[in-house]
Amino acid sequence: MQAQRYPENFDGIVAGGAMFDWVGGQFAPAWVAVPGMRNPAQFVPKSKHLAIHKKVLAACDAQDGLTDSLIQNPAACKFDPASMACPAGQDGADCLTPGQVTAMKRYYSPITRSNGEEVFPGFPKGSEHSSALLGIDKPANNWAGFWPEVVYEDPAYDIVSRIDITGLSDYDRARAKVGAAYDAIDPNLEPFANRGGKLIVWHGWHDQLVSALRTESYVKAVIERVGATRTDTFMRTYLAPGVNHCRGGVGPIPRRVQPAGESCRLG
Ligand SMILES: [Ca+2]
Repeated sequence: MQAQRYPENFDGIVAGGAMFDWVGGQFAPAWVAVPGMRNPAQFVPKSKHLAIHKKVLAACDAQDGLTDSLIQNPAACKFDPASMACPAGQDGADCLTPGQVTAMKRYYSPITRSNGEEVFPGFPKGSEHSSALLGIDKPANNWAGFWPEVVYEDPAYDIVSRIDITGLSDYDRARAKVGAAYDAIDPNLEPFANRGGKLIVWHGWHDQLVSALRTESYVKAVIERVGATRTDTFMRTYLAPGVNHCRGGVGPIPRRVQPAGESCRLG
């Protein structure tokens, strides 16, 4: 947000695990988690997350040339949750029921309008084991407060029963109401670049809260807006395999841009 709206404030910015798309980042958790709260058949218990993760690794870990439990490019991972479907009419610790297959496909899939326009890219393959959105029985973290308190200004608003997760009416409502204040999704970083500003963006692929795919899609939008050559003069992006939100996880944190012991620096 600093680089977009106040380009004169800083000469250099490190943006780690940034929740720059606030409305999208508050809607996507509901999109993923609420179906399982409404319909137990689509609830994916935490006891199965490791089994799913192992199947994802089995399908995609080696694609980057190194079998190290890390996936360098989740977008290239074609793991299909249906591949671990339980035998018909059965359930098991290492397989998914039909409802759970649906839920996992939803987790990985982009959120789109009826005309196909993507509004949120979903969550990356490999992040399922660390996810704070799968296997929860009630809203939690920021989105639990965002919808009743910010969007509806009604503490009694019940997300689970009321939020629109078959369409985008609530997403659009939130964008219209608070997007201008909360969201930092403008890809035009020319003013920041023209002033000589430098921007380092990094995000852990195993971020349990904020989808690193959204960071990737924003960076693509910047390149499209500013141009690849120009972008290369002031901006670097690092997507860290196996790293959780800002810290932790099974992969190495990019310490040269994120000093040890510090949480994310939001830009
Ligand atoms: Ca690997």
